[in-house]
Amino acid sequence: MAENSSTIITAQQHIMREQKRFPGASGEFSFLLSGITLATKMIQAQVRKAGLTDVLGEHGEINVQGEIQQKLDVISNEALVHCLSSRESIGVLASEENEEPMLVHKGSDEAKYAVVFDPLDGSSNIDVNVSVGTTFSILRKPDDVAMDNPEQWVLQPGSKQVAAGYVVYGSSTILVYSAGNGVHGFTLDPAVGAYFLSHPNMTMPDQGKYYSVNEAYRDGFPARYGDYIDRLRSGVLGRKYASRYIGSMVADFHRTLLKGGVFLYPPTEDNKEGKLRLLYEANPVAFLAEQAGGTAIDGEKRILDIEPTSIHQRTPLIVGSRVELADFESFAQTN
Ligand code: AHM
Ligand code: MG
Repeated sequence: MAENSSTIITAQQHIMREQKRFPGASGEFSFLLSGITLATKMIQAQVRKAGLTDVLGEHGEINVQGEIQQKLDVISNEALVHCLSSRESIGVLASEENEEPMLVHKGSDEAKYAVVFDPLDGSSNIDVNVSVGTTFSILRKPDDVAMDNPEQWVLQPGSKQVAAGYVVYGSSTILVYSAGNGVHGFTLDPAVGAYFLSHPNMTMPDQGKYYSVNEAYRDGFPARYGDYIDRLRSGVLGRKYASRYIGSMVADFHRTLLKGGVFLYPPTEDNKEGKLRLLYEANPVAFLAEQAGGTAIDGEKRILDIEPTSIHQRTPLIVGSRVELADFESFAQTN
């Protein structure tokens, strides 16, 4: 907990303050977000004891992405669905782990938000005790969309997100979110069970010193990505970059947000559209990056401008500091 008690602000207090900016705010938005904070506390409790209980290893099912689900993927998904289903303001839940978006509170006039999430991103890292995370994105139901058409609730460009964020289950558990008024980070005090404001008004440094990419796929990247990595290493940006790659996007992005630099998941030979999902992964980090003064593109255009056509669609992602992204964009135009 923060040492000076007069400055202690919990995530709940912060969210309540934020929601005053929403016209006609009635408390529903803060109640909605409290569903996310509660679920992520439940998830972190499982992640923290993963080695002690029988929760490691494969669940045995193949999810919609064709991947074997980990038990913790399933547990995390259930925690979010359970906690969010009881929030009346939510009409649709779309999870990376579920084939179809779920309608909840069907027909209720109060249900006006959709919550889109990846319950446990980077889950291949669970068994080796490396950081994993949860990402989330909140959208308002468009006026012209039928109540019972959940897909249309969520097929909106990322620029329409009302709020987005992630929780990284690392050496500490940190919640980072934005409701369109800056980016704020909260550290979970496990003894108290509350998130406390630890990183107010986060801004991404204009330039960093790391690039973050799975270089094993380099031969399968379009040539300009490999050439760009060479530029970063060569010193033309005023420094010779080092590399860091965890393989959990949330953790790699969290470092990039705090320290600057660039994270890339380009198209590869096996994944022509890249691996990351637009709605669950790219949109929330793009929203946060822009709110923090950084940039996020798919190699050509702004991530937040992409009009999604299917809920599980993938996109290449390049996200990071202003200097590195400006260089990529000017270099890519001529290559
Ligand atoms: P997941 O949602 O199935 O966990 O996959 C997404 C993860 C990201 O966290 C990470 O950036 C990427 O997969 C790593 O992929 P790779 O092992 O191909 O580098
Ligand atoms: Mg996942």
